[in-house]
Amino acid sequence: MTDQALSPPVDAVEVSYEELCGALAAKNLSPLWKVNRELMPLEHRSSTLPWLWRWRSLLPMARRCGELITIDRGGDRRVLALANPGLQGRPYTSTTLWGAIQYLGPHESAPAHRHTPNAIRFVIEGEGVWTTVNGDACDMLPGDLILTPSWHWHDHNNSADRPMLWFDGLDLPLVGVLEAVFFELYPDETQPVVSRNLSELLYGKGIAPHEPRPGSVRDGSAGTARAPAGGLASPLLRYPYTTTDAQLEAMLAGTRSDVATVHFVNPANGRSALPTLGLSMVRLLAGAATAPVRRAGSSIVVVFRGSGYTVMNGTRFDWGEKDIFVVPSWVAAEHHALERSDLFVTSDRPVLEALGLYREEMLDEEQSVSARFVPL
Ligand code: GTQ
Ligand code: FE2
Repeated sequence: MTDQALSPPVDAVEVSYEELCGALAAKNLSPLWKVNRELMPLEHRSSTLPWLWRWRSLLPMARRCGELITIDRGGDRRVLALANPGLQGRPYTSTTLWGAIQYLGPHESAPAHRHTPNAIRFVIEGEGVWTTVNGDACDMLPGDLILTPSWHWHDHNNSADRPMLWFDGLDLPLVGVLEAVFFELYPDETQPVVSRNLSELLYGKGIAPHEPRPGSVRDGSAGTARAPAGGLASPLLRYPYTTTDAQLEAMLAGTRSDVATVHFVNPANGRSALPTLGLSMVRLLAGAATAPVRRAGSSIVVVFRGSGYTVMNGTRFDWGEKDIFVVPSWVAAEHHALERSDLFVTSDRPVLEALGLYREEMLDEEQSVSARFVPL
């Protein structure tokens, strides 16, 4: 085919290879052959580093923030992001997950807003606090998991004389890379409380209200007091530790195993409580350990109770109560409990599973690989 056959006609480019590379760059074209092995390396790589944040160094700084920083409009939240040192100063715990500590002082309210990223709160210490989610006030006690699903109004309120600290987990980096972050401020400081722990009353018992038209109860405005049962996110917004604890105890007693894991699921469909976040609690008895495994996708682990250590790619990370660590994608990890321990895990696994990207490998003692790919 001659140039004349092209429409519109173009000039032939007759330059050296070096000149061609310059001309390509000038026209915002990038040759794959120069970056191929970087983009698709033969060995898996993750920029997220295995890392651990110690509660004893975190807490005093969070307290000082409580003294120096207000949370009126503008600031909105008093939050310290767990910024992974492998991510060039970005405030993310892994490339997909936001993990942070939020501090709410006595008689403070964090103003109402909503955003497309999904969020969870896992309570570390304090009491007398609730998060209102689309009008339903969800009580927050240590070990409780509270959901604030995508585009649900939420504000946090501390009616007690003590400060409250919790862990925030969000899919913010993931939603960010998809350029799907949207955010709105609620017109008032806080939203009206329409109900208290209603989602738990309706959906927390394994039997749920009949839904003639799933999802029809909510139009996204505040004051509806209901999350949609037919939506992607769980209509149950509060998973109390009392239930988690009892379930783990029953599992350990019933199976005579020394490790038990519960997943926080949407009671309407059995899938993960949030479409983008995997949420679970692992209980290990003293001396128990999990088998080494590496998984595609990252996770953040909050040590709710206990002490022990986790070996990640051969490096030992010792942990105690309330420490938080991150397991990057495809990093071999095994947990060892020195005393009875509860590990709360937030991951991006539902995203990988939904897209057919999830894989895991169980590793034996010598870390030799026995591949186990998990089909959907
Ligand atoms: O509490 O609503 O850690 O909007 C990051 C963004 C917490 C919150 C975070 C948020 C919140
Ligand atoms: Fe928020």
